Amino acid sequence: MSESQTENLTVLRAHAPDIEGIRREVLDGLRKPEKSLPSKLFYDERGSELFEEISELDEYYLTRTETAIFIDRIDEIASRVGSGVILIEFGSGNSQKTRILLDHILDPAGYVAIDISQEKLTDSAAAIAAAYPGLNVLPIWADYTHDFDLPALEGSRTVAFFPGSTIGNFHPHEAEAFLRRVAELVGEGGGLLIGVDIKKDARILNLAYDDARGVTAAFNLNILAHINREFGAGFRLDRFRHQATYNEEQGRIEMYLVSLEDQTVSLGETEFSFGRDERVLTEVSYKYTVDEFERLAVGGGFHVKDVWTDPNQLFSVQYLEV
Ligand code: AVI
Repeated sequence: MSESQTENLTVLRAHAPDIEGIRREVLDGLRKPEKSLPSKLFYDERGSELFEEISELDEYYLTRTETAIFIDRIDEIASRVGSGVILIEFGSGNSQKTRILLDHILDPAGYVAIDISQEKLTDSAAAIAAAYPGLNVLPIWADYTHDFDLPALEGSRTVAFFPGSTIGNFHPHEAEAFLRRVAELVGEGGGLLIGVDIKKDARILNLAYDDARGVTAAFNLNILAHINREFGAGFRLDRFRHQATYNEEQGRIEMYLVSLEDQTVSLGETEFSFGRDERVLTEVSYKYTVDEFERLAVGGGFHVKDVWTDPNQLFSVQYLEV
C-alpha cells in the first residue's frame, strides 16, 4: 500500500480499480443468453449525482427511513458500538448517517472509509477530517468486494459500517461471502452496523424503483453512457428504456434496460445484437425479512445483537457481532 498524508488524513491506495477486469465483466455479461451489466458501473460522477437525487425522492423511502432510525435510536446504537472503536465504512462517508454516528460514539480510535471512486473517497474523507479534527481518518481506495488489507490501528475493537441496504445489491450467496470476509476483517468480538431493506408490499417497492419523475430511469440508462465513455461502446440511450419490477419469488427488485428495437451495438472489436424487447439485467436489490437476514448473518459468521426498525417496518438497522 502506498500513502500520502495531510494532518489527520492519510490516503491509502490498496489497488486501483481493475479497468481491464471490469471490461471483461461487461463483455461476459453481454455474451450470456440473458444479458446483464455489472451494477458497479452505475456510479460514475453523473450516476452518483443521480443516486443522490434518488435518495431524496418521495418514492424512495430507504434513505430517509434509515436516517430517521439513526436519529431516533442513536443513543442505543452508539452504546452498542461502544467506545474507542476503529470504524470502517464500506463506501464513502459523506452521508448524514456517518456524521450522526461520529457525533455520538465515544473516542473513536480511527475512521477508515473504503471506496472504488477515488474522487468521491478523497472529497468525503477530507470533509470528515475537517469536521472531526481529532479523528484519525484513513481512506482506502479499493474495491471492497475484493480482498484488501487494513492498516494497523490500535482500538478497543473494530466495527464495520455498511448503511443504505447496499448488501441487497449482492445475490444472497455473494452477500454471505461478503459478510464472512467482513467477519474476518473485524475479528472476534468485532461488529457490523448494517442497513437492511425489509420485504414489503410490491406496490411500494415498484414505485421506489420506478419514480414518477424518471430519475431512476435516468440513473439506469446512465450505465450505458458510462460504458460508452469508458470502453468506447456505441450504445444509443434513446434506444433503450428503464424497467424495474419486484420479483416476489426471488424477493428482489430487478432493474432492466429493455431494447426498443432490433439493433446492433459495438464494443471495441465485438458487436452485440439486441432483439426488440430484449432485456439487459442491470441491478438486483434483495429485500429481507428480519428472520431471513438473520439466517444470512449467521451463515456469514455473525450473531444479530440488535434490530432497530421504523414504526412502519419499512427498513432495519442491525448490529451484528462476530
Ligand atoms: C445502492 N443501492 C442500495 C440502491 C438500491 O436501492 O438497491 C441502488 C438503487 N438502484 C435504483 N435505485 C437505487
